[in-house]
Amino acid sequence: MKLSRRKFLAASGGAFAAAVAAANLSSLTAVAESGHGDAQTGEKGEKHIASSCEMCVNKCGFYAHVVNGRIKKLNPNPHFFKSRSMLCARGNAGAEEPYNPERLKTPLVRDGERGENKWRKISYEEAFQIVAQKLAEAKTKYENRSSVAFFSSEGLQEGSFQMLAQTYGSLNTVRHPSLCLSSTIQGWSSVYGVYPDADLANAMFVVMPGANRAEALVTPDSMDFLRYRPKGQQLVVLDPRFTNTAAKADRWYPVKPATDMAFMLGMINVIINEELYNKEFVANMTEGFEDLKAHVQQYTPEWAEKECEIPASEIRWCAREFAKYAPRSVIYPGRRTSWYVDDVAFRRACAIIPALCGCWDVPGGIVPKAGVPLKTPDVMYPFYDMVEERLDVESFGEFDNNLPDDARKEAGLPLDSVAYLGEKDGSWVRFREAVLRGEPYPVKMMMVYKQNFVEAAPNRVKTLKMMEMMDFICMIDIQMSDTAYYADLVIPESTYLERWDVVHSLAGIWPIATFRQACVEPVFQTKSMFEITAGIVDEMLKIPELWDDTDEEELEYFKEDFVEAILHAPIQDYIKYQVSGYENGYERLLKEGVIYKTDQGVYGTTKNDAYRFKTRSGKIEFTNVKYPEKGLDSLPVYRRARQPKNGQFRFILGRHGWNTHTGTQNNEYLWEIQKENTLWINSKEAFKLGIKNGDKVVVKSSVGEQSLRAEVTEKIRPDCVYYAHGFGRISKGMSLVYQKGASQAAILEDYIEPISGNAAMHETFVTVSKA
Ligand SMILES: Nc1nc2c(c(=O)[nH]1)N[C@H]1C(S)=C(S)[C@@H](COP(=O)(O)OP(=O)(O)OC[C@H]3O[C@@H](n4cnc5c(=O)[nH]c(N)nc54)[C@H](O)[C@@H]3O)O[C@H]1N2
Ligand SMILES: Nc1nc2c(c(=O)[nH]1)N[C@H]1C(S)=C(S)[C@@H](COP(=O)(O)OP(=O)(O)OC[C@H]3O[C@@H](n4cnc5c(=O)[nH]c(N)nc54)[C@H](O)[C@@H]3O)O[C@H]1N2
Ligand code: SF4
Ligand SMILES: [Mo]
Repeated sequence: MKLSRRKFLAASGGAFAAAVAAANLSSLTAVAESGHGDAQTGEKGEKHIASSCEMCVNKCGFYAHVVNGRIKKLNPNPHFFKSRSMLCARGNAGAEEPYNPERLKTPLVRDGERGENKWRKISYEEAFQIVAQKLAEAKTKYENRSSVAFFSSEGLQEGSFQMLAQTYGSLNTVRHPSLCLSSTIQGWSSVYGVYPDADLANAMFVVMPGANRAEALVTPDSMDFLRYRPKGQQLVVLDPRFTNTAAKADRWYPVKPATDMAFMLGMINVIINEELYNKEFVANMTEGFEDLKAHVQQYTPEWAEKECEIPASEIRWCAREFAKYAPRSVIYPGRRTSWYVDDVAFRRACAIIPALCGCWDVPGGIVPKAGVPLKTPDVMYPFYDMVEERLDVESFGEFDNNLPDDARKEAGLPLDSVAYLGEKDGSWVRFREAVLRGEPYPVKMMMVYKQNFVEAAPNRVKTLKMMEMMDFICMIDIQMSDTAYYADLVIPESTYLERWDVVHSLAGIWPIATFRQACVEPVFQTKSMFEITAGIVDEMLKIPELWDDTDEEELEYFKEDFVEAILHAPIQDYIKYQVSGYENGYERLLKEGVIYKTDQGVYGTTKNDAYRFKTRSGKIEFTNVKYPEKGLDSLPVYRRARQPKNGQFRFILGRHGWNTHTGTQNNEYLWEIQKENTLWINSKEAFKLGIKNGDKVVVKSSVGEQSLRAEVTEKIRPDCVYYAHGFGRISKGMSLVYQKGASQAAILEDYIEPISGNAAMHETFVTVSKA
């Protein structure tokens, strides 16, 4: 077994080396010819460099206009059709990032207590030595590589960080999906086998339950929604707030928070009972229709109206219109679905509706994402003896915070472990809980890449407590984020405008692949994560104790195939290998910033007899076949969420167009637009509490309190309040927003959705009073 693995490794390593060598030659010639050869010298002259944005997840393409080695402006890239030739406010403001006066410029080691803001500057070499030493210490002391946890969020360099995690061998990688979208992925996949897209560019009837595409930008959806809506498209938005998306809707339903599922079940009831569904599609492609039909008889529109406070007549209208426009009708799958403890069940109800009406894999319907195939060198990381299973996969007794309502506990939902834990992603909240308990084993070190969990994870007090338990915390960031602020070692990464990043396929209906090339030289000699990983791994290889629990021969192959062939080679070689299956792939990337197989939408890949859906039955599953094995409902069952008591409000979250999470508030251009956040409170409720617009108020939950100014408005329901993310910061290294406005993490309670392990961030109740 081991031998054949090695053989396979050796073969793929060889193939990689050969492909790199070949790509090297041809691209060097092409670079010289196209005049990109002097792109990196950068002092005099003017140029336009194609690269991609890292101000949020979308990676929109741009051309950087560089004059005398300095970025003047970023312009949208017309070849980058995923973003429909758009750069948003944040994308434009990105031009400031390399020159931000507070950006990290050199590695820093803590020189006082954690959080005291006393630092000593060190070189990258010293920083790499410290990390390698600490990793060795953890291994020796705890005899378990998983005692070091690797936290990260997505980005084109996240793969380089994962290379480090895999080299070390910890199984505890904790990625961002369990704070974001793991419940919608689980919910839609449980019906279709995949997490699909909604074709907003062609749909004629769109139901958007709580996605805010006009402000929370997701490309191409936001652009298709804002600029390219087909004539006659009907848009229905469900949101407790009157967002900019609601403002553009044909109908806005101010749904009672945590009850959207009742609306969807009411729609299913009408579609089935009025026989509006697509009989042929249902018969050929789906599983469990009769069970679904029996199940939804209880969920009449009149019943739903009492739950969600949307009139039964509207629910009927929606169901009929949806069926009328089918297959060009969609329920929007949504993105940040870290909402409620029953989010997976809710997303399943959403996913069932288009399947009933045959809105699958056709223009205007729900469409599986396509990708741009890339080559990836096979790396076989060493196998180690001293590694324990993931910390959050284990059952360690009942976990109180996943089920706020006793009624749910009787529903057979798992109490002691996450039903479908993402193997590489984990469950953030669950993970922290296990670290705090120290069970089943201690986690004592944290390596963190591009994840500011002090603000991004609910219940800040608990997060800081977890950090206090650590022997060592290393943060790789571009600025002194709150997590960096409490770290022991901070390593700066070059900003996205100063570095080369590997190619990623951006899957979707219009798939493209993109990468990054440096638009300017690093302003402060900083390094990319790829270079940081290479530096740390080199130092690790100098410490024999780090490698005594693996096979020597295996280690030699690893050094040859990974360290030498990949880490010690320029990142450009890796990029060239990735796109070596495309004619002039690398040259196209340099010139246009993208590669793709087609510039048309990709539809119909599942529409052949041989296709099996990636579900247990191979069909679209109304009744999930595998869920009962874990004691889960096979059909979406509505259970009334607990509701705020008198004097309490539900605290809900949501994006706005000017900032991304907690990453961009200290950018000077964006700060000009938004300097702090305000509490949205309904005017009637504000009146009762004697709160006037602009008054300072205190918002209090069971885990913390924050104060900020009130924004008295009709744009939010009376039973909930809202303020934006990313303010009330505790890092003094982000001086523009330090203690300005209020932090969400400080008041959010930490519930989870127990099927996917996603955080449930809309389950917190607060009181509001005048400060
Ligand atoms: N309270 C609350 N919590 C939330 C959310 C919410 O709305 N409210 N949203 C959730 C969602 S949907 C998501 S996706 C997650 C996101 O959570 P995170 O992924 O943690 O995102 P940010 O909070 O923006 O933190 C990103 C960090 O990366 C740093 N950074 C930016 N660019 C680079 C770079 O090029 N290199 C490196 N090394 N670092 C960089 C930034 O300075 C910042 O410190 O948060 C989730 N948590
Ligand atoms: N400008 C900007 N764009 C972004 C990001 C960003 O930070 N800034 N982040 C990106 C990322 S990582 C993500 S995940 C996406 C997130 O994009 P979205 O999924 O659209 O996420 P949000 O804006 O957080 O939440 C959507 C809406 O849900 C509403 N809501 C709250 N509770 C309920 C409820 O019970 N029912 C209903 N129907 N609605 C409810 C909120 O009022 C809010 O308007 O945005 C991406 N785009
Ligand atoms: S949506 Fe805006 S911030 Fe996000 S990648 Fe695109 S341009 Fe950048
Ligand atoms: Mo997200």
